[in-house]
Amino acid sequence: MNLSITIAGVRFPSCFMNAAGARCVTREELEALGRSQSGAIVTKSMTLEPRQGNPEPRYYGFPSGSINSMGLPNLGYRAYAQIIPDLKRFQKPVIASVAGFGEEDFVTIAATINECRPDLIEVNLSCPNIPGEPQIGYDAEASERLLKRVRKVVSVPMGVKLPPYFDPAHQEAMARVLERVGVDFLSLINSVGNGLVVDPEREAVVIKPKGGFGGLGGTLIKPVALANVRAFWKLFAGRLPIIGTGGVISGVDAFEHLLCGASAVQVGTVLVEEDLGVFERLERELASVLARKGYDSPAACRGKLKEL
Ligand code: RRO
Repeated sequence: MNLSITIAGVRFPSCFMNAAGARCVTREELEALGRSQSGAIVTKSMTLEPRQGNPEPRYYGFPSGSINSMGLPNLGYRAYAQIIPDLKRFQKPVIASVAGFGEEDFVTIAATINECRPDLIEVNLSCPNIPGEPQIGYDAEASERLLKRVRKVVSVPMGVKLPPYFDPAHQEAMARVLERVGVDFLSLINSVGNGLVVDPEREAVVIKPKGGFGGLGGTLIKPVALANVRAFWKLFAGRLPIIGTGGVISGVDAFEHLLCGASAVQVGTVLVEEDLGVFERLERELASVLARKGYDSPAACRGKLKEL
C-alpha cells in the first residue's frame, strides 16, 4: 500500500518519521535516517551554540515508555546549516527543528536555516529539560510574540511543536495564537514534561539531571497525545495538518493517531529502543491495518474517529 502523504504541499514518501531528538543529532545519524525507510529526516532541535547537553544518565527506557532529560545536546545551527543541503540527496523531506534561549535565538537560527531550504521548519516551543527555562508553549503571550517574529523570517512551511495541554482552555488559547500567527502545520506532542520515574530497588531516580525529573515518552503518553491531536484537529476544523507524536510503537497506534486527525506520525522512544528497522515494521503493520479496514491510504481515515 502507498503510505505517502502531503503536508503543506510537501510530499512525504511515508507517513512515518523520526521525532526531533531521536537518533538525529549528528551528521551520521541524519544520513542514516536518510538511508532508512523513514518518510523524512527531522533534525535535533538546534541552538545558537553547540551543546553537550545535561549530565548522564539522561535517558532511561522502561516497559511502558521512557524518561529523558537530554538538555538539548546538538551541533549548533551553523553545523546544521552545512548538513541540511547535503541531506537533499536522500530525496525525502528534511524538517529542521529550531529551538533557542529567548526570542532572539529563534529568529537568528530560523532566518539562517530558512536560507538552506529545508522542506519544513518545526519551531520547538516545548523543551521541558533546561533548568530554569520554562516551556514557552505554556505561555500563550510569549509564544505569540516569538512566533510572529519567526514567521517573518521563514518562507518554507513553518510548524510548531507544542507541549501537551491538559485543559481545553489552554488548547483554545494556543489555537487562537496560531491562527493570528499563521502556521502551516502542528507537531503534537512533545514529551510530557517533568515526570518522575523511581527505581524502587535502588530507591533512586533513574536519570541524573534536575533531581530525576524529565520528559515522558512512549506508550504511557499515548492517550495524552491522541487527546491533543484530536482537540487541535477540531479547533482547526481539520484544516491544519497535524503530525502526531506520542506513544506510537505499532501500526495500530499510528492508525489511532490518524483517526484522531494526524496526517503523519513521528516516533521517538520506539526508534531509540528498536533502531532504524522500526520504520519498515511500522509501515508493514499500518498497511495491514488500513487494508483490513478498507482504507486505501493514510489520508482516507484521517480524522474519521467516531464519537458515541
Ligand atoms: O533535549 C531535550 O532534553 C529534549 C528536548 Br529539546 C525536547 O524538545 N523534548 C524532550 O523530551 N527532550
